[in-house]
Amino acid sequence: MIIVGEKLNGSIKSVAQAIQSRNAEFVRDLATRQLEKRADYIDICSGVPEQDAEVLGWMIDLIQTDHPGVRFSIDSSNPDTILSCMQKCRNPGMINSVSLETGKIEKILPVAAEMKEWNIIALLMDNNGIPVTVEKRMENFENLIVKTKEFGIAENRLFIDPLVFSVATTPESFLNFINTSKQIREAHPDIHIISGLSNISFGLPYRKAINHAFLIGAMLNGMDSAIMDPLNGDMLGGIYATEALTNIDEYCIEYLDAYRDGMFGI
Ligand code: THG
Repeated sequence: MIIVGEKLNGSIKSVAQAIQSRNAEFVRDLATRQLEKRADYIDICSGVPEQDAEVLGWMIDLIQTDHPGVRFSIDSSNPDTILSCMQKCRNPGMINSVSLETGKIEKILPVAAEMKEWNIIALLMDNNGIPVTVEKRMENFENLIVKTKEFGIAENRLFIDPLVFSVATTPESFLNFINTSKQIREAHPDIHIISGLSNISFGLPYRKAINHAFLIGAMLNGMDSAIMDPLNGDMLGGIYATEALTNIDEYCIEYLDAYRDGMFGI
């Protein structure tokens, strides 16, 4: 699994406060702790649209001074912010995200075509929002693929995020997610499938049970990347356990190594 650490997100109250007061120590610590848990990418999202580029730029400078090899997932709904942040990063990372919404692809794909080491998260939504059905998601996928092909973007750089509604309000949410994932992976084995892990449980009690079931069910159906909290030992344990059970991690070598290194918090 490719793990994108979600913690540096302005929608989390403590992070929003740290951003407001430009608390560098807080930001550096959260980045370091996620990297210690082997996050492959550090997602950064300001939650403050007016200061998006400035806040993300501040985080990038701070974190890459401590960790010269860090890779960021630039999480912004503003394509200009994504482009300016890409220029600041020492290492290629993840564009989070493009979609069929007006203004995204047109701005981002020409740059992504040149910066060939950057990966791209593509959401299966358009100006009408997130589709409910598998069919509409696949239609969005096909439209996206036409565009990425036009720009010569290799399929292994694409991380498709089918997007999920809460199962509390959309009972077929998970089933639609995995059916979309399966169809994409069958036709395009090099394309990655990614998801945030917590939308699925919105509005329900004991969210971690739903999130955990989602993680494992999705992994068994082609999801190979997640935007998640790597400091959550149960979740990280679930990933290593599932990779051992599916023989991706032969003889549980990675699982044992992660356990020995205290990755599961015990
Ligand atoms: N897809 C893409 N990008 C995304 C999302 C997605 N970016 C934002 C979001 N969804 C993923 N990021 C977060 C960040 C924080 C939380 C949820 C999603 C969150 N964290 C709690 C905390 O840290 O306090 C609890 C974490 C836990 O214990 O598991 O709520 O879907 N492309």
